[in-house]
Amino acid sequence: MQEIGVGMVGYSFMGRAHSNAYRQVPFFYPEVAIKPVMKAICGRTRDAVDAAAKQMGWEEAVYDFDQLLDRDDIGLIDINTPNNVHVAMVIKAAQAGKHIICEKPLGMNVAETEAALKAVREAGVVHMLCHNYRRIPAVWLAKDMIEAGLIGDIYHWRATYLQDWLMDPSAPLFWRCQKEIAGSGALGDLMAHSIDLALWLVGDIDHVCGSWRTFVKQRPKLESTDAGLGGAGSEQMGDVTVDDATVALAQFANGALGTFEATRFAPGHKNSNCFEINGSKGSIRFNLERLNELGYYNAEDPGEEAGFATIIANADCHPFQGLPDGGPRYWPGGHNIGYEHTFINTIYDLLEGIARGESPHPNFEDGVKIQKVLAAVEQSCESANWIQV
Ligand code: SOE
Repeated sequence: MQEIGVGMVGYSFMGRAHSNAYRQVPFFYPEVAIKPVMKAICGRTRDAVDAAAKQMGWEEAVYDFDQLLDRDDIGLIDINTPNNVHVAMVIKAAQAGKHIICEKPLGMNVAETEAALKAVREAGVVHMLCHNYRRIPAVWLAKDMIEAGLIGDIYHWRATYLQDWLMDPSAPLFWRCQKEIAGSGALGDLMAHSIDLALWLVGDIDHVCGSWRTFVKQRPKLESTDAGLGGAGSEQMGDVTVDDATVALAQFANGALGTFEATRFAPGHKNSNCFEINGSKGSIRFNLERLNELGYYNAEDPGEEAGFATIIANADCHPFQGLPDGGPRYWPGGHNIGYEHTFINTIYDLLEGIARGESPHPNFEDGVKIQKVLAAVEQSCESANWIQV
């Protein structure tokens, strides 16, 4: 079997999720065209990278990104860093001829994402943006149902992405609270996922109108600038320069109307990523906290018993769930899968894309489109006007 060496940068939450996926792909996707080999993981803090390499199964730890690029045994670069360095790394990796997967959002602004797209096109490498929620079987099934015309003409898109992990005012001013590192707050971190799903499931967005708030305006500065949310805060306070919550209205090119809400200030909502689509023939609805389920209402169902049905989308017939020769890929139907499988499915599609020389969606072209919507929402929040995307 063909192999590809992987070099990863970043080793916290997303680094762990992606590392697990590289380990699991050959087990759950025995038919994968290219087997990933976990060559080296990179980060700045030596002890932490060494520990991560050991725990997650990487052959080596390195402390300088260029060390990944100089190696002939590494063909794929996986970027899981804070947002402000994504594009510089993408450009370097593309120029070194490496295939690339990058965590969302692709860049800090539209110009940056366009530069990333130009670099991968010029280098002719395969590129993918990690919006893992597309590859939940229930979400992919929703796409198949829309394509099959089961929902009819789409009238409404309604997305809420709600979390509550930043509500404590004593939580430190880590990088996700700083515009120069994160680009934006709930907008680029959470609404970016909903925008990706909306563009894919409903279509292009023409106009947006948004509003945002920062509820906790100052937070304790971190004692060490490299520390994350769990790091120790100092006595000194610093300004939060991103949104804690953003809402937006959207007009789609096909005539549908959309609403988006993204917040880190919704108590009780840990990672509640929901959407609902209403069309001329029915509705579908999804909630990440019940990710094996897809709600479906068929408007043509007769009788008093008509109502939303719950499809348990983990049988062999469902997307990503059956082996090519039959039988379950993960577990027999009814045995739930979880968050980590979204990354396994994503990395499988990336490896197949590399084998075919095609960039699986969402790729950096989608990344530019998503960034244009993010930028328009931001402009609208600043100007209190409707903005054309
Ligand atoms: C934090 O808000 C976060 O980890 C996001 O960065 C991810 O993209 C999202 O999937 C889960 O929440």
